Amino acid sequence: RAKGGGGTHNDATLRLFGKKESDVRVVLYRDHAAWCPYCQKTWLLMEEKQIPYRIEKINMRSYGDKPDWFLQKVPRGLLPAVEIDGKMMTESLQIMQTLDQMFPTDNMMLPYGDKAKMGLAQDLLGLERELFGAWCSYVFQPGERAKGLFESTMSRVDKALGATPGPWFLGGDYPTLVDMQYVSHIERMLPSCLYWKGMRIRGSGKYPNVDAWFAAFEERPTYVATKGDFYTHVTDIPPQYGPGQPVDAAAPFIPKIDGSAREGWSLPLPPLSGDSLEPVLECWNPGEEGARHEAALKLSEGGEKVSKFACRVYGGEVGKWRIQGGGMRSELADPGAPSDERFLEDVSTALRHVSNALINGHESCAAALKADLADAPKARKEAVLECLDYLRLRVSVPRDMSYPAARQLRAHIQWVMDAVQA
Ligand SMILES: N[C@@H](CCC(=O)N[C@@H](CS)C(=O)NCC(=O)O)C(=O)O
Repeated sequence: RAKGGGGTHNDATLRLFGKKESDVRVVLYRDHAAWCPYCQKTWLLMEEKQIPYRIEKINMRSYGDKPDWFLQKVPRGLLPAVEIDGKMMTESLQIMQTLDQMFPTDNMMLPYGDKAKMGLAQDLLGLERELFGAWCSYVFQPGERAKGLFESTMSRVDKALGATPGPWFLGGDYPTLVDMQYVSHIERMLPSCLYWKGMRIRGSGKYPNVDAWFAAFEERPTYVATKGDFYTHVTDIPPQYGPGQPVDAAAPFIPKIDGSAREGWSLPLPPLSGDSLEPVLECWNPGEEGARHEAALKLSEGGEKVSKFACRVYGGEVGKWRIQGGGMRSELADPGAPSDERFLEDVSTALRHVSNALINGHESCAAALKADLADAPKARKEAVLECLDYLRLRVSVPRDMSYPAARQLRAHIQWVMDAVQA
């Protein structure tokens, strides 16, 4: 991934698509946590068009201060930004159009030569902003006042999708800039409407063309690699847009999505499918063992860094940065928080049990875990519990791993926590 090969992946720092490193003219600056929807669509377009580029990850404001060297290049600190032949540019829509025209490919992202189709594309880009506005009114205002507006705008989007052949907005056999403009926001609408309003969009039968369009995106490896899971989105949305306003109908969904209930977050996990609350298409479902192994690999790649991260809990800084800064800082972010290593060995041991269980299946690891905990004093157990919980709630998709793997990791951490508590 550092050498520019392989498929779309969050960890890639160079993308060559068979070209030479000297051919790279573009640097994409995107957010470190893969939370920003504008970065996602730009990233996706570059992957779909196979434009050679380098990636620099910059944290969002909600996740810490931006590095000075970036602020010198982009004084407002906005993401995404691209540097094309040394010239900086912001605004995702302009970036995408500029890149499309600079790098002509068979899959041009807009129908530049066709006046009527360009008109349609412009109308659809306008409708996307209307949908985004209706979603903001619905999710971030109390009650259900904007529900009707959101639903009627979704229906207009559904109708627009139905007006052309195939799954994509402009017809044709590949997604264009219009599709990319919508997808990163609709991806966030699905979990947020469920989590704060109890509204199911996908599979409700109300928007069949949107369902088919989203499924067509999910068949593309480029898109799936950039996609976040429900938990990541319900935690990344408030620091960007403000708190969602829950209604009673959301109550059954909230704990399933945010991990405050055991369902979906503890073992045994029900198998994933296209019909799960959070659907996973068969073509990307690695199965239970495959997902466990991906999680174990990522955990072992992180090594001691992961244990040290979890040990921040006792460093005395957790939560402080957020309180000092007020509303728009992520609850999950503790930039620069020191780690207190008093319990590092215990946390490392606990995470070794998580890894073993992920690799071999938890049943065969229960006895070894129990034996290790038998003589541990209460204070150490309590410390391990807090550190593991801190880590469990900070597994983010796609930043850390895929959704099926993240789900396994969270549940296996919970399994070790349960044993510690018992
Ligand atoms: N209109 C801009 C919007 C970009 C934008 O709002 N970016 C947000 C992140 S989603 C940002 O950079 N905010 C500063 C920060 O959070 O660090 C675009 O389309 O690129």
